[in-house]
Order: sequence, then C-alpha cells, then structure tokens
Amino acid sequence: MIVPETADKIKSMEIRGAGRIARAVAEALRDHALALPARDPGAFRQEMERAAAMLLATRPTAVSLPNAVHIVMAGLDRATTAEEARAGVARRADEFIRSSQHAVEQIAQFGASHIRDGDTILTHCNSEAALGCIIEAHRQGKEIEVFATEVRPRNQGLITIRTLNEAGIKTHFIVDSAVRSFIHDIDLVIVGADAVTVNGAVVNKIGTAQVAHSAREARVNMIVAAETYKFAPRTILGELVRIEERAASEVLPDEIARTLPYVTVRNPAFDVTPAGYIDLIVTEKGAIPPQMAYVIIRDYLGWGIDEFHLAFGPATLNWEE
Ligand code: RUB
Repeated sequence: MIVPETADKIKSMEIRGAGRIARAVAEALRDHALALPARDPGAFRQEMERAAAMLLATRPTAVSLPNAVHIVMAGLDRATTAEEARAGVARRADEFIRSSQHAVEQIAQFGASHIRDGDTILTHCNSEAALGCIIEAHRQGKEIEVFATEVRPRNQGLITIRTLNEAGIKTHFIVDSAVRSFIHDIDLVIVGADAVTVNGAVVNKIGTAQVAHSAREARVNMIVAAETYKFAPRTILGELVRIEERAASEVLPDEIARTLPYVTVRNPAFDVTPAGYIDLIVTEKGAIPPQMAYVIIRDYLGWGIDEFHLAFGPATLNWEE
C-alpha cells in the first residue's frame, strides 16, 4: 500500500519540495521491497519496476525523483535471488535518504558562508536547502532579515514564513509581484531547485525567473541551493525538463471559470532561470558556477555521455520509459 499512498501524497502535494519527494520515493521503494513476498528475482524486479513507474508518474519536473529511483533500483538486474535484490534496494534506499539529509546539512554550511552579517535575503517558494543556508547563517549569529514571497497559487510562502518565524528570523512577507519594488533592499537572493540542466539553467517554482531578472537588473547576487541529485543527467542528450502544468482550479475557482467561457487559465508550476542570471549553485560538494553543471552530472552522478549511450542508446530519452 505504501507506494500508491506515497504516489497520491506527491500528486496532491501533501509531500512536496524536490528533496522531500526524493526521500519519500526512496522510502516507499524500500518498504515496498521489504513487504514483497519472496519470489524469483525476475518477478521481484518486475514488481519493483511497476512500483517505480507509479512513483515516476506523479510529478514530472523534480529531477530528484527519477534520480532517486535510479539510485535505489541500480543493480537490481544483477541480483541472483529475490533476497539479494530486496536487501540491495533497502540498503541503497537507506543510503540515499541518509546522504540526502547530510547533503542538505552540508549545503547549509557552505551556503551560510555566502551570507554576510547585516544581509537582507530574498527567497521564493519553500526550499529546505535554501532555508537551511539562511537558518545556519542566523545560528552563526549573523544579523539577517528575509523577504519571503507568497508563492501563488499554492502559497508555499506560508510554510517558509512559519519556518523562519520559528527560527526567530525577522521576515517580511510580500506578494510575488512586489519583488521588484523591494529588490533594492535585498543583498542576496537564495532559492532552491527542482532541476539543474547541463547548461546550468535552474528549474524552480514559477516566478523564480522573474525574481532572477529583477535581481540581475538591480545587480543583486542570486545563489541556488541544490543537492547534486537535482542535476538532470538526460539533459546531456538534449532532453528538456518537462514543466508541470497543474489544474486551472488552483488559480481560478471552477464556479468563476464556468462564467468566463473565453478565458483559459494557464498554470505552469515551474519556470527556467538561465545560467547567466545565477552567480553560484551551492551543492553538498561545494559551490560551483552554473556553467560547471556537466561536471556534477559526470563526476558525482556518474552519467557521462558515454555511459548514457551504453545504458540506453540515443533513442530512449523520456523519463517515463
Ligand atoms: C517546490 C520548489 C522548491 C524546490 C526545492 O515546488 O520549487 O523550491 O523543490 O526545494 P513544489 P527543496 O512546492 O511545487 O513542490 O530544497 O526543499 O528540495
């Protein structure tokens, strides 16, 4: 049951944020593997692939999801018994969850060092990696203030301001469209990422690109806090990260929409900020310029161009496949 339940919670956004989604998926695959009755390794693998496919179909943009599935399922085809396969899934899932939590802590340390005493920081959406940097800077005794956006239509900004408030950090809550009005009060923008492409572009909550544009115009630095499993291997082969478009009712209630037959709501959940707008991406391996994204994909995720062609051939380019 755990896999359908987790899939439903990710779809409904009860579980949300790229890092949390990745850990929830690893946990669901582990628990599923442990609960599967012992069978031959082929049947075990098939059942695990079915479960993985259900989880992969939940939300299309956060690359942490397929990366987590790939890491947890690695080597399943080499197991000679179902027992060995089960133990392998459980071990890799636990390792992934541990290393993901450690990555967020490590990013907080690196990211905090980019925050100076007296800085006012702007953040958009609710990223545990980005908030980790801010909270760590505060913990180190730096006098900081934060501007947090509302994040229409799902209001993830409310989660952000509660977390900042609990940490005792002075916070200003603003509507998304007020970013440009306050940008001259900001010293640094810090956001998270759902995906980082091979050319260093960052896919994050809708509105991030507008924030980046305002920051660039005002010469305010922007840093992105992103674990290495947010980097998108398949962009090496030219695949684009799919931007999720969510239900119209999140933006306009159905009863109003029904009265406006000429109006169509568009509700993309994410947008793409080009590398040129980003000063640094802070990963658990250290801070890199966005242009170094390929190195992360090759050296830390283990996906070079050659490995891709060996594993899949150039024809299989979709996450769903
Ligand atoms: C969440 C979002 C976050 C990233 C990074 O979007 O855009 O900025 O996922 O978060 P949604 P984290 O609410 O639609 O999932 O650093 O926590 O992984």
